Amino acid sequence: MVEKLVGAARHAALQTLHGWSEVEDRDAIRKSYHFSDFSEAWGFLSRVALIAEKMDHHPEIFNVYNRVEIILATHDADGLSERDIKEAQAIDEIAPERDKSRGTP
Ligand code: H2B
Repeated sequence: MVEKLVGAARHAALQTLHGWSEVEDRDAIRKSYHFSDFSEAWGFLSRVALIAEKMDHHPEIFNVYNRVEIILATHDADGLSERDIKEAQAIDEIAPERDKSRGTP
């Protein structure tokens, strides 16, 4: 069982992320990425898929043409866990330079 992130540990973990925000109506985090076209967006998503398989942690992925939204939550913990924070960091490592430190709403 994965532990849900709460209190000070949760606050500290969220501080390590850039451009990720808490989803309003559920315990999850989200970030949007914009690309110049569909092909670039899908290239990024393919790499996100490889990260997800490697980490055995699978984000919710939404794509419309050149926009990608990623939502992370841990079903096993019924909320946010350290696994989501680690995955958010891994995704930002392969994100375009401009999106590493901020999100595009
Ligand atoms: N992905 C996400 N986002 N949350 C989970 O709780 C989760 C997952 N659980 N991917 C994993 C797979 C679990 O089913 C396996 C058994 O580790």
